[in-house]
Amino acid sequence: MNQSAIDRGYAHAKTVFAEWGVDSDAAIGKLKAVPISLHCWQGDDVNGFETAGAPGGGLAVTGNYPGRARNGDELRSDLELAYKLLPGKHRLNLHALYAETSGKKVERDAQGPEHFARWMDWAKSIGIGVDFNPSYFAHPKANDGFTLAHRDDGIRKFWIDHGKCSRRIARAFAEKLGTPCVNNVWIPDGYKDTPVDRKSPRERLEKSLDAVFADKIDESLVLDAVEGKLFGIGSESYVVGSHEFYLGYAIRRNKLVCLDAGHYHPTEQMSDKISSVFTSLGRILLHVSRGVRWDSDHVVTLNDDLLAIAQELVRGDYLDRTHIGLDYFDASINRVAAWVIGTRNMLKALLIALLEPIQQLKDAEESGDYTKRLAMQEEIRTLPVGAVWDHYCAQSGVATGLDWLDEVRRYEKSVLSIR
Ligand code: RNT
Ligand code: ZN
Repeated sequence: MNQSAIDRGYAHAKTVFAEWGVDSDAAIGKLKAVPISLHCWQGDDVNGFETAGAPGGGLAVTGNYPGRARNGDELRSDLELAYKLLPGKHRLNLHALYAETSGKKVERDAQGPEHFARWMDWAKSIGIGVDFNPSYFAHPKANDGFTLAHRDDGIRKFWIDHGKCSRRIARAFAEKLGTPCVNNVWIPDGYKDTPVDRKSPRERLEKSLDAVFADKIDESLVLDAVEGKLFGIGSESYVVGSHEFYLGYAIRRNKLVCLDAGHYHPTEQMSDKISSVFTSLGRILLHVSRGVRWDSDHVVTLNDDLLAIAQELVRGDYLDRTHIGLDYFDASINRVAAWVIGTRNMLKALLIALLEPIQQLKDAEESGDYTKRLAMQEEIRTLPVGAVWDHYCAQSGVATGLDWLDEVRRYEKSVLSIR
């Protein structure tokens, strides 16, 4: 995009926002400080480096777009391009199944920081923070759909030990990179059909989690999070780790709760849960996703659901207490473009929220003038946010408009298409 057009557009936008009492430079300044954690698993369809094939655990990736990353070097190279196309400084969200063990088989209950040394060195060299996740799927010991809530003591112990390894790895990342690592526990455990006993698996899960978290690690290093869901493929009738289960657990044990936008009933909105859980919790983790009819993990688009999430974070002044991660996987389009589209949308949604005349909106509501509230809400939809976004990208030395796609195409031609 042409720089003088960007400048003229921004000068105009700045004036329009000023008329609404909004300082657009200040909005950009705030947005700059918000890191988004890019999920490594979009780059290779949640395959990981242990075995090839479907991830299991009810996670389904559709599409066969060419160029899937097949190892750490390819995945890192793809991520570097995505980071280059995003204004601001962002993070990486890594799963335990992306360990690099030089061809040696290392069981998940024996993983250590040394198996992530290459990720650590790379993150350090490009100056990004890393978040982490134990992997409770894509494994023979998870094939019957149960892990931490398994009725077999041996299998449960295996997964508890994996959880402990994961926290040690998270700690090592934090120490190496000098920024706390969010370690998020999600397990697939549940039943396809109506269970008789809903209580015992939840009691087992609680005990397992307590065992996983038994080692005290300072919150300045590791922030433990727990992620619930309503249902999954193969766990349609009962999920042990439901939202309510984890919310209660997180409050009692002082953990973060992870809210995934795809994990609720289609008529529930994840955004509405943010202010509710913050009345009891200090910090939360978001998995920003897009469910289409079900928890389908489509690439995040700039729709009303996403805007509502961003508005809640900004209006409630929750940005400092929220860790924003993405969680989707689409193998039917260019995978680097999938990262860039979803992350740019998350950032745009935050920018739109930061540019709202919040006080005026609140005043209208407080005075009971719901007519004005609605009129304003609709009027501000078409404020020139695009011009502010272009200005922010240009100012950050990042591709504006659709220019980023040219870079992705060039990379596709020279790198992805010959994999
Ligand atoms: C699954 C959860 C979980 C995973 C990733 C791979 O329903 O959303 O967060 O998608 O950990
Ligand atoms: Zn998730």
